[in-house]
Amino acid sequence: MIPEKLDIPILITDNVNTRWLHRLPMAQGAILLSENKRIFFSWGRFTPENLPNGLEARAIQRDELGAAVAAELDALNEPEITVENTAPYDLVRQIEKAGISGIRVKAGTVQKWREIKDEWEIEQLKKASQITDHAFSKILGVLKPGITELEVAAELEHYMRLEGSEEFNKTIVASGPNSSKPHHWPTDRKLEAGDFVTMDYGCTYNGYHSDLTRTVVIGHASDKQRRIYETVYEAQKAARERLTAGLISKEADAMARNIIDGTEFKGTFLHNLGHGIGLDIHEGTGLVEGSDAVLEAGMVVSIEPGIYIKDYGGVRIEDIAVVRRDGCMVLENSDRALIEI
Ligand SMILES: [Mn+2]
Repeated sequence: MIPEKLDIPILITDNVNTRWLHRLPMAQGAILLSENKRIFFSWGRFTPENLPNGLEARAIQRDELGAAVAAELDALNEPEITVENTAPYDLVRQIEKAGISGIRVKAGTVQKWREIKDEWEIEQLKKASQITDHAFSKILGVLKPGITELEVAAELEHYMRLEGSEEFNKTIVASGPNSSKPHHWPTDRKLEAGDFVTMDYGCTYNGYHSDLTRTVVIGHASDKQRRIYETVYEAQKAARERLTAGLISKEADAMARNIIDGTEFKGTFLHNLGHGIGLDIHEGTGLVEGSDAVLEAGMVVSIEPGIYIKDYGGVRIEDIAVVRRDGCMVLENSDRALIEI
């Protein structure tokens, strides 16, 4: 949320942060927010109309931005401005040359505002999650011995593209022993009977990311595979059922970690329970071992415990959820029970 009070105007140049405000996939420009005026300086092929968030559009040439910002600050009687730490150096110099000397550089200001999602944003996250769920139900008809990890990844992305996805997360398809690596990059390895196959993927809708992970077994699951799966399932379920505003990040992580560490698979959950998600795949507050951050209503996080056993295989189950005052709303609905194909 944009804060009601803004002591010093801020110039937003980061592409993700500007998109958060103007919501247009193809627009280029920078946004000046001040107490009473919100200007989208745009360049490129078109002048946007009917912008959200009270933005008014002003078409300029890209190289005029520094002078345009300085002129606007003069008109507003504002001697100072905040720029993002990623602002281009030559732009900062241009603003300075145009007579503005009070330039402060700050990191993460808009990223902080983006943490609490509004209803429109949650709708986009929901839509992205639905597309991701559809791709999962379709991929179940494709998985079989002989198909490669890369073919599975390509099919997932193909389905999501057909439903309107703009972009994809880095699609992970990890089969057999490869599933013991949380960040395995898909290869031409062919699926075999007895493999765990972990698919971790997602798409964007209006820029907002989904993120889903499911692990299936090709053929019949062994007893050990069932025990691993069941443990991850219970850990994820506990976190889904207990995640709520007011929890400390590390407490949320522990809800799942303690379940895994209470079994023969102690110490095999090799990463944090979850990350914030929105316009960036990883953003904001997550569910992190050792983190004292407080979870607030409107934050969106992934819940993704896993077990990874070297040279054997692994399981991860992931959904994303909106933190609520009294619990959480899980946005993905794909079957979480063990599927044998
Ligand atoms: Mn994730």
